[in-house]
Amino acid sequence: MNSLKSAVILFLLCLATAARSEDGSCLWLRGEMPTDITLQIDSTMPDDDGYRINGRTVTARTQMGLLYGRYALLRGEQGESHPFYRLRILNHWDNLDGSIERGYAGASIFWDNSSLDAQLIQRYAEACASIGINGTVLNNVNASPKMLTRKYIKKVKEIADILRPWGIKVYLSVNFGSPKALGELKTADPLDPQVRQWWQKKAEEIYAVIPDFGGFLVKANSEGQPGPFDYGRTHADGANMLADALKPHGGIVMWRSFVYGAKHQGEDRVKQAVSEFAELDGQFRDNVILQSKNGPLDFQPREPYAPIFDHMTKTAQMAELQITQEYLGQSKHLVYLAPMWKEFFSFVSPERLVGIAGVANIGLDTNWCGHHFSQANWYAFGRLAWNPMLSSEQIAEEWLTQTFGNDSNSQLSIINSQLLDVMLRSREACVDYMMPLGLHHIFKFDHHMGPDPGGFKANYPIEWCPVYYHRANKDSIGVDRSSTGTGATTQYREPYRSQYDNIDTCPEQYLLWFHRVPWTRRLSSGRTVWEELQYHYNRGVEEVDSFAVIWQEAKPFIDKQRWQEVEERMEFQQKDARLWRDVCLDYFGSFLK
Ligand code: GCV
Repeated sequence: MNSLKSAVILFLLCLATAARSEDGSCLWLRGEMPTDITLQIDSTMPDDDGYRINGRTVTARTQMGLLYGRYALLRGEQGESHPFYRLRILNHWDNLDGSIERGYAGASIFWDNSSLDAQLIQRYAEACASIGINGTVLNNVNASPKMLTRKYIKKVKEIADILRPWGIKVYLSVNFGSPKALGELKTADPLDPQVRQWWQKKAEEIYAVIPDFGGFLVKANSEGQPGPFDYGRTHADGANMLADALKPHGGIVMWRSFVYGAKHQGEDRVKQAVSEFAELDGQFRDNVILQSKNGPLDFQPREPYAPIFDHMTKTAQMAELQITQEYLGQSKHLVYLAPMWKEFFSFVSPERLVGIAGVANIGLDTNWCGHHFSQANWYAFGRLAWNPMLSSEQIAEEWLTQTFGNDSNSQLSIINSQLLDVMLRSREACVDYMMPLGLHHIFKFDHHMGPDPGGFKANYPIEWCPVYYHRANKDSIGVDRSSTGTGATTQYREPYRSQYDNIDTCPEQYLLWFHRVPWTRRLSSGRTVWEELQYHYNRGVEEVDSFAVIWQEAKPFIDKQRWQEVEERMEFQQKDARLWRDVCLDYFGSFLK
């Protein structure tokens, strides 16, 4: 009876918050929640936060289940649904000064020098809970050691208190060198007893004020971050030390495999995660999860899946997806990312993973994500973390209906189906106008917006220079990663290993990723490589132009401000797609003159 009472209180709280979201800032929650919902607890249901919906009755084993069920009802669901993953976590790359690494929607909603905006954080929590997200890492993986000082732990507690009623646990990114960097110890060596004790005490300090704290996310020995290698130790030594500190409190360590330029410096960058971690499989504690990006390089518009997922058979693994569009137009391009994530799941079975992390695209902008359609990516991440079997199409349809309305008798449904089409084509269009045929990482330096295929700086690591990733000359283009080249194909399981290794069977979408190919080679279309590149770049531009026409047609059905804001970005995207095409074709074409 008590739990039913608290469920009702939570429900009323939800209604109050939903009402606040009517300012339009939380687009997919604008629909009116039916007022005649019956909520009931059923302790015989499976032991998770799933729900059953029958008409207007929502039944669940837990209060969170009731909450999730209520939002499912809002999107028109009926029947029973259970979360596929236990860990459905956003990763915020937010810095303590309020800036966000790779953030394109304003400053951090969590960090700056002023006091917390509790209402805003509550609205964020509602949006997350409405799609089943149940965890959030509050700070950048390039973590400031200050995060673990008393001042910030106090702030984390305040945030945790706001998020808790929405079923969202907080986690922190930690700087591996913290005990030393904070001047408290002379070393951060994971096998040093004083260091181990420092982390145990730190865990106690955190759990004393946040009893349901989730755990740590760690970027170690990667891109200049400190880590166990600094002391001649392994990733397992480092992760296990933190895991031991968190274990008595039920916390976990999410240890990232995004590493290059450290132990295996000089090796093909896309191979380094496997080289560094495969030999450690089986050595991690059971509360350590290895978190890997979907591709072996870095969130490119298209990458083959990361073979690390095949290698760690005794280690729990999570996939890290990037919701923020670092390499896909940075909240200025309309690119719906669910098809890219579904592509990943077609290679890495969802069953191999224990959870999903998504690098958030959320900031202080009124529309949260910079581009109204970028909200669809936040939405899609949550929905796929709940159920990776959902199709991109179903998720986009849900989002469009909830965002723009669903009057089935009106022109709106026709517009929605055209917008659905735009969303579903948008990722392939982006690949076409940025990096077709397996090209990758030819972005401008540092900020990664716009093309720079000829980019080279002698004072930069070669892996940061675009020319390293295509190696074009007058005869050929692409990187030979076959077994007779860098050997990256040998890290894959069959049948992909053989398929990718052979230039004749390698899918054309990965051709220049895995092979060095003469410009004159004919592809399945009958066109040469050079002709095919031109074809894709032009097709990408044409696609974006056709999206712009549809957006014009949608004008009468979308509120003025929102239409205008998307329109401005659409015009930018059209120009940017042309820029990509022209710069890349000019540059690559220059080898053929
Ligand atoms: C948080 C890429 C990005 C960095 C990011 C890094 C990572 O290199 O450009 O901004 O750092 O990946 O995922 O750690």
